[in-house]
This record gives sequence, structure tokens and C-alpha cells, in this order.
Amino acid sequence: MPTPSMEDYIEQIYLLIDNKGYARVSDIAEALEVHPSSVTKMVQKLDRESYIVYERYRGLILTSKGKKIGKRLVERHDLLEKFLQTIGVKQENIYDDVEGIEHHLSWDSIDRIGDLVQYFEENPERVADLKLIHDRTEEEEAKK
Ligand SMILES: [Mn+2]
Repeated sequence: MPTPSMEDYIEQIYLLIDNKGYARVSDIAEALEVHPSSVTKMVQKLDRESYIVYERYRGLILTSKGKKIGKRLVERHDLLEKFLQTIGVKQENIYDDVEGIEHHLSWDSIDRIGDLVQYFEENPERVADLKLIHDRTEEEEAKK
């Protein structure tokens, strides 16, 4: 299994290739806010572990193993965003919170959160109930 840091790279490489058709070291460095030399080190590691194929002057591509994991990581990120949105987390907190938790949950927990999101999608009146609790909590907080 990839480490959290490897997951961040695979996720970004997958997104870049999906959006632009390619992923350059400089693009990855910019997306992850890290130094290009760290990116070079990591892509070499990802190459050794068969997630990507990296050729210095030709760029990099995901192997089928890298693609499969990349897709799962992007879906996991999107699911967790949707989950936090559904439970009423403020938009400004969502991206950073997902980046903070996404690597630290088992796939079992991810799948169960997926069930919960699906439950809310199928029962929008439950989302409205939850909103009432949310509003009540905020009112009580405001009084303190
Ligand atoms: Mn992410």
C-alpha cells in the first residue's frame, strides 16, 4: 500500500493527467506546494514501486496499477467532500479537512461513509432534520 505522501502524489498525478492529458514535475510541485526536487525523488520512488513510468525527458505515465489506485483516491476525496458538505461543514473548511483525514481512514470506514451519503441522498428530509439540529447547536453556541 502507498504511504499517505505517496497517495497525495498519485492522486495529483491522476488529476493532472485527467484534466490536462499530462503531468509534469513542475505541475505536480505547484499542485502540492512542494519543491520540484522533492517531486523528482518521489516520482522515482513511484516508478520503482510500479505506480508510474518516469522517463526524465518524456514525462510520466501511470501504470494500470497507478491508474486504478489514482481513480480510487480521487473518488475517496470526492466522497469525503460530499460527506462534509452533507453534514453542513462550511465550504471554506471542506478541502483542507478532507486533505487532513483522507489518508487516515480504513477503506471499511470510507465505504460506510459512502453508505451514509447514499442514505442522505435517498432521504433528503433527513438532511433537513440534521440542518435543524445544526441550527439549534449554532444558536446555543451563540448564547455562550
Ligand atoms: Mn485529496
